[in-house]
Amino acid sequence: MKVDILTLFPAMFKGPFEESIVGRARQRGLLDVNILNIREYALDKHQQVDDYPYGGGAGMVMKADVLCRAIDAVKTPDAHLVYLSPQGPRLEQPTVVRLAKKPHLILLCGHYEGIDERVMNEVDEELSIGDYVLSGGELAAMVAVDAVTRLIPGALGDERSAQEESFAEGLLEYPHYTRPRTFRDREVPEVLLSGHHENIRRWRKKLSLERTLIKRPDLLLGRHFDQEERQMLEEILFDGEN
Ligand code: 9WO
Repeated sequence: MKVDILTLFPAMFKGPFEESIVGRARQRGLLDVNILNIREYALDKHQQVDDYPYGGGAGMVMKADVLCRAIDAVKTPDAHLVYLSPQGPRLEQPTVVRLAKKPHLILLCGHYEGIDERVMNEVDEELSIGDYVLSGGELAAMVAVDAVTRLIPGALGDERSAQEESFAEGLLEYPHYTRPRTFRDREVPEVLLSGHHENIRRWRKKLSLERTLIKRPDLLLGRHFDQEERQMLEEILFDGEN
């Protein structure tokens, strides 16, 4: 997958894309990230990228001509252009899955009071990472790249695939344990030491369901439960013993 990021603050991206899963995906050639400085598409001698808003008011607006020149420089026929803004629908895992299938993403990061509205003609999709205002779209673009990259086949290496993880099926993670067996008088649950893989699978699934019910009941609304899940929910709700 190719990702072009258009930003006035390219230095913000030094670092985050070198580390962990995203850094490794780039090293493996699974992800090609390009950071482009929007200022390089300002042609006047002062390289002006923003200007006062028509109608007056505080702050500056990013200029349409500069932004569209930057967009045209990276646009391909199969490119999907995303503008990160608090005004878009929330980026959630189904959207991450959809974006991960695109061969070419262009992420446009606004700053200041935002972009000239006429640039929205070029935008395929506006996305928000949450209901808060940042100083610009850069951190949101990093979140989107991170979430998408771990779904690229091979990006998680020989770790478990992103598909089999809990959020893929809309549930929270079950509890995890590693050595030592006893830590501050707390034991690892016996089933995990048993080697009985079917029992382990059911224990994890039941705890995923229970945790989701307690911590994020909203995730269960409108969800289809299979026979095993119904049985487990009944035990959670009416037995009270695990
Ligand atoms: C700043 C501002 C200052 C004075 C009066 C009105 C104002 N509006 C804004 C504003 O919304 N600035 C945005 C900064 C313009 C678009 C890029 N910026 C941004 C993106 N902030 N937060 C995001 C963002 C993106 C995705 N998900 C959450 C937040």
